[in-house]
Amino acid sequence: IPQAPPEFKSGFIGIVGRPNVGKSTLMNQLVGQKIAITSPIAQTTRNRLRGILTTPEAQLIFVDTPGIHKPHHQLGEVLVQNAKIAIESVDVVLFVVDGAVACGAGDRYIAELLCRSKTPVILGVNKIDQQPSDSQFLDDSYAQMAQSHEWEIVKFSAKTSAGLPQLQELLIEHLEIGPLYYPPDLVTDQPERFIMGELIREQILLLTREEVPHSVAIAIDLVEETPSITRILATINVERDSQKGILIGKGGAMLKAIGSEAREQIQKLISGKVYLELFVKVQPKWRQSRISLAELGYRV
Ligand code: GDP
Ligand code: K
Ligand code: MG
Repeated sequence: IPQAPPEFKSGFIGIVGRPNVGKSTLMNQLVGQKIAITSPIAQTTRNRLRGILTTPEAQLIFVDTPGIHKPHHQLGEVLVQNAKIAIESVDVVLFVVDGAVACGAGDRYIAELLCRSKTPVILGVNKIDQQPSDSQFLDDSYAQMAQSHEWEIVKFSAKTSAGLPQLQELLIEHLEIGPLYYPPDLVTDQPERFIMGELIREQILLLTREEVPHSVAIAIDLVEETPSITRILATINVERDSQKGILIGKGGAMLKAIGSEAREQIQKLISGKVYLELFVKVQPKWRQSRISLAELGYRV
């Protein structure tokens, strides 16, 4: 890693917020590459994932977290725990809210957690592209929350990029002089294999909707690069036979669709041709078992 120039700033920015407010979309936009998967389904993001943005004056390391919500099972608890750790271990928290709807109980639950920590908070009002023409009451609900905690507030759209340069400026202002933690051209701390697994999981989320998504874990079994093509073998682990059935689909149609969409996404990621083969395996109750969670790569 090269030496940072004098006056160079760097630091860690935790992105927190309710599920589906656009945390992962925002991180992808800021770093300029799709490293975090996104979908309209809550709990799309499971792991803490770092996104890295290096400018001539600063290195911003974003920590994307699973949305904070009340836990219902062990995986849920691990996710909320990770978000809490993320809050304590960063220099600044970017608390993202959905500007297209008014501030609600879910946002206030997170605000409670945040004001118990000493980490400075910036309130980021996202989805301004989706605000109705008369959005004053929405803006007021968030302005009030920011004011009561003395948080700075900034509005943007992760989708259209409106307001993102201003957000970036504000974040850099909050960072201190510091080193380059990562090489300037790196956009994520995760290995390519992990992102590949996530891109497969994203298609499962998008194509099977509610029936399967939350009990699936992807293992990349093989990545073999040849000069002409990259061959990837991956296993989709599910809990029940019925889920395996849904994933495979009639005559294998669902698995084929997942594979072909995921292949496209992985090709974009690695800028090269991909051959992707998917297998489905039933591994009962992996959600309940901490050992299995760890084996599958989730932090527990
Ligand atoms: P997360 O759960 O907070 O990480 O949210 P995601 O990044 O997965 O986004 C949830 C949904 O909101 C996805 O369908 C995104 O396309 C959508 N979304 C995110 N940011 C914006 C935005 O600025 N404007 C609009 N209209 N939609 C957005
Ligand atoms: K989501
Ligand atoms: Mg997310």
